[in-house]
Amino acid sequence: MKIGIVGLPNVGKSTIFNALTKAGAESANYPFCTIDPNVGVVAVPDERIEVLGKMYNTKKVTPTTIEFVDIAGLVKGASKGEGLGNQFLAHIREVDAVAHVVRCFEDENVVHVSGKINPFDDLETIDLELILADLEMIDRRIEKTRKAAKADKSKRHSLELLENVKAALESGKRPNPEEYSEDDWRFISGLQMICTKPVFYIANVSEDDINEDNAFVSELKAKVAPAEVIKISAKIEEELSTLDDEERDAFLEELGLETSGLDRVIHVAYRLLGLISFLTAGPDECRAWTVKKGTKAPQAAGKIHSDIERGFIRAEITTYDDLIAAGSEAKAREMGITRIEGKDYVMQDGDVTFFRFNV
Ligand SMILES: Nc1nc2c(ncn2[C@@H]2O[C@H](COP(=O)(O)OP(=O)(O)OP(=O)(O)O)[C@@H](O)[C@H]2O)c(=O)[nH]1
Ligand SMILES: [Mg+2]
Repeated sequence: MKIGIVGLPNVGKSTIFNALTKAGAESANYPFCTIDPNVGVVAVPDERIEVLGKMYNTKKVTPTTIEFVDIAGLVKGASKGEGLGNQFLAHIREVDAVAHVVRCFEDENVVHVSGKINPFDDLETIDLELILADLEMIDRRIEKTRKAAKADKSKRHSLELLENVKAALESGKRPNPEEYSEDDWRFISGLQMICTKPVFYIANVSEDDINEDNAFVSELKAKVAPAEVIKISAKIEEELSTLDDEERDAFLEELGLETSGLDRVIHVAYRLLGLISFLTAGPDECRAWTVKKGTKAPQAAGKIHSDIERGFIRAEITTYDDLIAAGSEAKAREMGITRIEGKDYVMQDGDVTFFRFNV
């Protein structure tokens, strides 16, 4: 899973990226500090694999991962080449979800590109630039498809859909999945537009505003609802990223927070993308794997190795909580709470799974 970070210059994208990924990207108090995109991989915290690791006395605990891409800030007119332009948006076309960072902290020492902090205007600016970038891409696509449609009638429907999308973008709107059939939406969402990707917002607030929403955050929430807004203090996250688990929990408690910003971001991304984790456990490795909700057992097995999908026989599954209650795999089998599931079984979050296969 990949998440792309967008926003105006100097709003704290790279600071948040660094705190989340510990990747050590350059962040500094001037707009367009980031030129080349930064990519970082984060382990998804999951205490279940730690617990399983102890139960199985395992050699290795491997979390599932999430990738973040941090690009240059966008400004008004980026699609016409202002600032660093929108050339870096190509990197955002490949992501699964977009995290839009909005500055909601006051600090007169940190320059705001338009001179004042205004989440409402900032959002409009970025949204417009994203729409214009998509429009440019759709225009090119329409040109191509129009040519192809002359010889190939089957392309006419695609052309119609593209014209439809273009009309939506031109009126400043994101294409709405509810207005299309499932097949048509599959085509549209396959166009790699940024506007059709799931989006959530990160409100970058000062340390003092992490508990109560300040006026900027309230304004942002009202504007983007029902989309989710995660309040993060880049400064707090920076500090958290240098602490070990114990210190981290103590610091969070002191701040009156239940979870770190990273945990909240991952949680929202999972929900937004409809993802779940299934688990594998054994003396060699305990590991979490990410799949889309609705994934069937053989395809989940394919995440581990294509051979296991190809030669899938059955899955032997114990629900995590049941396994913990039983105390061991042998006990779970004895109690009959380990289920045998076939190729049509839909994987559930927390399924501790053993795949039987034959190639
Ligand atoms: N006071 C305060 N300063 C912050 C906060 N977050 C980031 N900054 C500062 O803002 C400046 C810009 O941060 P960056 O993370 O480089 O911003 P960016 O969005 O990546 O900027 P570009 O790469 O130029 O688009 C740095 O000097 C940060 O230390 C915050 O929550 N509070
Ligand atoms: Mg940056």
